[in-house]
Amino acid sequence: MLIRLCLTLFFLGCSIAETPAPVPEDELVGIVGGQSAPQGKWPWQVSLRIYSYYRTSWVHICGGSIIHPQWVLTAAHCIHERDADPSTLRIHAGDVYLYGGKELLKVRRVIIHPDFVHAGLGSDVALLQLTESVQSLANAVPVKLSSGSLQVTQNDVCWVTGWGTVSMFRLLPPPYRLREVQVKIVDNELCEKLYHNASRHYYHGQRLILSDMLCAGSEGRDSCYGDSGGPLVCSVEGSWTLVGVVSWGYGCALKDIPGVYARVQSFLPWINRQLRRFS
Ligand code: 4AZ
Repeated sequence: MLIRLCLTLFFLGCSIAETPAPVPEDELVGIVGGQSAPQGKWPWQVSLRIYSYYRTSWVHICGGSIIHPQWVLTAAHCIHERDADPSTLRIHAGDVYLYGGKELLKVRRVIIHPDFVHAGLGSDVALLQLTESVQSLANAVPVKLSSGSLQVTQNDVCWVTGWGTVSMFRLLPPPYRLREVQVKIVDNELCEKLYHNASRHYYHGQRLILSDMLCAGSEGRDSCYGDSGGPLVCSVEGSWTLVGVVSWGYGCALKDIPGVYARVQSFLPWINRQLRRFS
C-alpha cells in the first residue's frame, strides 16, 4: 500500500513537471476551478467534523450528503476506524459557511461498507445515522439517489461541491464558503486508460478504475483534498440526483487525470438495506 502511495506521488511529480501550461492562478478559485455556491442551492451538502484538541473545536475533515432526514452518505476513507465511536463525530448542515456558528448535529451510528479496505480498492462509502432528523432545519434537504438504471454520460450536467482545497497546494480561505464546479463525466474505459498513462503503465494488467467507481473532471475543474465524501450530482429529468461520492484521484484538476468517485448506483441495494434495518 505504501509502495503504491509512493509511486503515485512519484508519477504525480513527473506529471506536474511535464505539464506544459499550468492552470493560471486566477482560475484556481474553486473547489478547483469553480465558484462560491449560493445559500440553499445544494441543501444536502454537509461537513463531517472531528474534534481537534489543538484547535479546541470541531474541524472539517470531509464532505457528505444528506440522503434521508436522518442519514448522511460519505466516503468510508473519511472515517479512520471501522468501529469508530459515533460520539467522536459531528455534522454541520444547512449553511454554506463552515464555521458560521450553526449548531452541530450528533451521530448515532457509523456504518462503513463491509468491503472497504482503501479508496483505491473501491467500496468507498459509509453511512452516518444522525441522532435527530434534519426535517426542521432550514436549508437541509435530502438529495435524490441515483436510480438503479441511471446511465450518466459526458452529456449530463453534473456538479461537485465542497469546502476542500482550491488547488493542490492552497486551502480554502476564510470565510470558508462552500464552492461548486461543473464537471464532465468521463467514461470508465477512458478513465482507466488515462490512469494507466498517468502511472506510466506501472500497473499493467491491473484494473485501477473499478466498476463501482465513476470519473469526472478535467484540467482546472475537479474536486480536491477535503472534498472527499461530498456529492457529485447530475441533473436528471429536472432534479438533482446523487451519482457520486468524492473518493480519490492523482492530484487535482491535472490534464487528463479526472477525479474518481464512488458510483452511488452500485451501492443502492446496500444503502437501502442499511436504512431499512436501522430506520
Ligand atoms: C482526497 O484525497 C482527494 N481530484 C479528493 C479528490 C480528488 C483527489 C484526492 C480528486 O481527498
